[in-house]
Amino acid sequence: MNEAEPHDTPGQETRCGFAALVGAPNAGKSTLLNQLVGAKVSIVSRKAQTTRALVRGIALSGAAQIVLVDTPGIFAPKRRLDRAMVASALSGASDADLVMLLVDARRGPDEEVLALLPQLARSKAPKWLVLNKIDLVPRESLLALTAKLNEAESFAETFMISALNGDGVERLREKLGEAMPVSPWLYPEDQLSDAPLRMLAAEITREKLFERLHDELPYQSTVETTSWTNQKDGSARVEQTIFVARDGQKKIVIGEGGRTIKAIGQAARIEITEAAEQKVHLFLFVKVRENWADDPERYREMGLEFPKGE
Ligand SMILES: Nc1nc2c(ncn2[C@@H]2O[C@H](COP(=O)(O)OP(=O)(O)OP(=O)(O)O)[C@@H](O)[C@H]2O)c(=O)[nH]1
Ligand SMILES: [Mg+2]
Repeated sequence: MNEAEPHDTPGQETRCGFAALVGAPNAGKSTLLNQLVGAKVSIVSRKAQTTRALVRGIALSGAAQIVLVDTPGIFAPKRRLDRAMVASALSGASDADLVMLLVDARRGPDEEVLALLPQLARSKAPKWLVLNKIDLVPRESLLALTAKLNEAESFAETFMISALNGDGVERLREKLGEAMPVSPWLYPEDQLSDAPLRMLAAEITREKLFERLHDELPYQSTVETTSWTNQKDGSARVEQTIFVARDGQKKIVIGEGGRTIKAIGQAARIEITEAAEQKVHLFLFVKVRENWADDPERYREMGLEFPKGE
């Protein structure tokens, strides 16, 4: 089932490789990944630092399979969770055949972006510059931005796109396909992500949590799928725990008369059902775990290395 037979026709070599997406928090990396894959495999939010671990999405371009590695936004890390996320992002970039630096064109080359360039230089892979959110800025400003960023690092290619409305994304896809090394495909043709369903399901719930409680809570909260049982009637019984840091946050997540958690559960169930392609019964629990961000077990669940030290 791993054989990509339809594409093994003579004269058309298959290609396959890894392309990493790096950039400051909120640049639109996950939005672009989803756009290229054609399905939501990485969660997106207005809140910076949404993506926590490496998420791989699989895109196709003709006879090429492009394994896109979405990374957490890179920033100056202070807390332990932050350091784990940045380390994860950099490791994603160092293993890739190609690294795309995504820059929010409206924000431009601010400190955060410039601080990222020396880190990027450590990866030997070719680097592409992708200016995103061009739907929000006048065309003229893009050239100056390109020049400025190319002064700091020489990019092999520059693209101007809107990950949100898809502008410029098809051309990027084609170029990505051409840049991948000749290789058999690593995944079956219909696979969209390498994340296990229970992890994707936890991410979906985290996204709904972020959407509903934007300012009130989230950064210090995490979601785990604690059980996934396939039932005789073809449906799944899914249990998830939302970990928060304080009792006050638990009250916020539950909401008056349980209204908030009910809404989160409903929205999450719809998307998990879609992703799982089966009927899903979702049960959410909220637990206070003060120091979850210092607990190695939580990091393993998120697919992150637990950083040593403070
Ligand atoms: N207008 C506009 N908004 C965009 C575009 N791309 C992404 N966004 C928005 O920018 C916000 C952040 O998008 P994400 O894809 O979560 O950004 P990210 O780089 O993955 O962020 P982190 O995971 O936090 O590092 C969301 O509200 C997106 O809808 C774009 O091309 N145009
Ligand atoms: Mg992201």
